[in-house]
Amino acid sequence: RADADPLRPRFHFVSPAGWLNDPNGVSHWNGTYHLFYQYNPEGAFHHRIQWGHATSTDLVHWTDQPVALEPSTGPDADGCWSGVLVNDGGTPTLVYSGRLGEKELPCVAVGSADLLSWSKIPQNPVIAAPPAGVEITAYRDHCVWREGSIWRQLVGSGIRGRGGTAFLYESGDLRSWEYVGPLFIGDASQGDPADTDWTGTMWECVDLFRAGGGSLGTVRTPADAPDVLVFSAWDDGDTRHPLYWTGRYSENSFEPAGLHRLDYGGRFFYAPQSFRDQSGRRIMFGWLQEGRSNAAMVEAGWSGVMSLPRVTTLADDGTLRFAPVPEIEKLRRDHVGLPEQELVPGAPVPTWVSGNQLDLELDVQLEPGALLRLGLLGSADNGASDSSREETVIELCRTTEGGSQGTLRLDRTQSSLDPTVDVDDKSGPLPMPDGRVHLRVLVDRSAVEIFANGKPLTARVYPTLAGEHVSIAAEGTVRLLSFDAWTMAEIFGGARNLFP
Ligand code: DQQ
Repeated sequence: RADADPLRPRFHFVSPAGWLNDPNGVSHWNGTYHLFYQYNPEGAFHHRIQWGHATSTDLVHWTDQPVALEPSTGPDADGCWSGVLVNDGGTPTLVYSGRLGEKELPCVAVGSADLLSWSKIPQNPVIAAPPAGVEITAYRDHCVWREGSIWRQLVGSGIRGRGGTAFLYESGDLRSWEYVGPLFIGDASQGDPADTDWTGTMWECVDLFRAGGGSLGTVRTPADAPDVLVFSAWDDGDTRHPLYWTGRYSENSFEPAGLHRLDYGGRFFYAPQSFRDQSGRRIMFGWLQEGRSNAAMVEAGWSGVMSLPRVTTLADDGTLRFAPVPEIEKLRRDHVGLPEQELVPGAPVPTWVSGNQLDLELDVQLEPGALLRLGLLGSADNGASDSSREETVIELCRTTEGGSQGTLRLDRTQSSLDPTVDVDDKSGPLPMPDGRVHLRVLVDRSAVEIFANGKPLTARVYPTLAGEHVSIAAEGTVRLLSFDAWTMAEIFGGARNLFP
């Protein structure tokens, strides 16, 4: 049933059935990429979460593997929540949040050499309780790394009345942990829940890494390379969005320098986790959650999309830039290009491109005050009234003052005639040196990933009219320097086995 849904992506990873949320244990082990994920094969709802598992040799095609972790009698009886994979002297080891009742505690499982079978260790939970003496908002999710002979672990949390945090622990063996203290505490009184960069009352899925190469605890190259603390800001209200601090980590603390939005789609790129692959790239996955109702997900039989893997790099301004891994380009088919041209304001340019599985790559030059509109999944070129047409629109606009400031916006207000789906506007600041923008857009049915000069905006759309037109229009002076489009091949041929 799930596979029959025209809105189900075809070149993004989705679970074989039922529910998918966070990426877990993302890693490159002996030449094989491993993607574990929060999974409920029973149905498209979040309940008694297991760890699904898939492997890949190219980050494009994925092979389903047996479920890695399932709830069992004990500290994870109600779910195996998010966590990471580490290499313990050759032994693959998972550190995850075991859920029992309404609480989560750190648990460990060790794997076979092929990472296909996992045994939970008898000492679970490996930390018996959250730190005493502080009132916490929640306590779960893990970032684990080794410095010399010491293992360090962060557990995401929040201190009531103060803000989100990550508690730091140390261990010699991944089994007995000593509490060190909060790595750093956010200030929830700064801003409010409606702000796109509010740091929340709890930090889910913390991920600490060094930008620009090296591993934590090694010599820093370049010497001024910042460290990055990624977290998903959470609150028991509606707040769900990924943010990151840049700053400097050393041993027991993190000195923040700047706070940044990770993806302008907010909750649509949630709970990201990253790893360094064997060629030294930092690669990040995130969960593209749904924008449709719980009932609609259950009805569809599936929920949740894994983002394409993103290469994460550091830009000169000290913030992160993202791009889909180049391996994805092997799915490109049927190239269409447009010649360089000055766009005529107000007159849409026919692109001859249509499709709902697309990779688009554009270079544009915007003069001050100019705007470029790229329409996707359009049901009608013109004429039709708003109540009978659909289109998802990406806008790039440069400020009237010129300079290198602009905005990236995704207008979903006309993206669906279904009144029950989420169609909020998404936008964020876009650095555009001299008005130049490199725009990359991946459309995979209901999943849209946009990268404008490396700034990502990810969201979901639910068109009902099967419209597939791509159009370009401009206001002010916009020069189209290049335009290339491809349709994208599917990554899963035939039926997938639910029980590999
Ligand atoms: N999802 C997991 C938690 C994590 C949350 C549960 C983030 O471990 O905090 O499925 O989406």
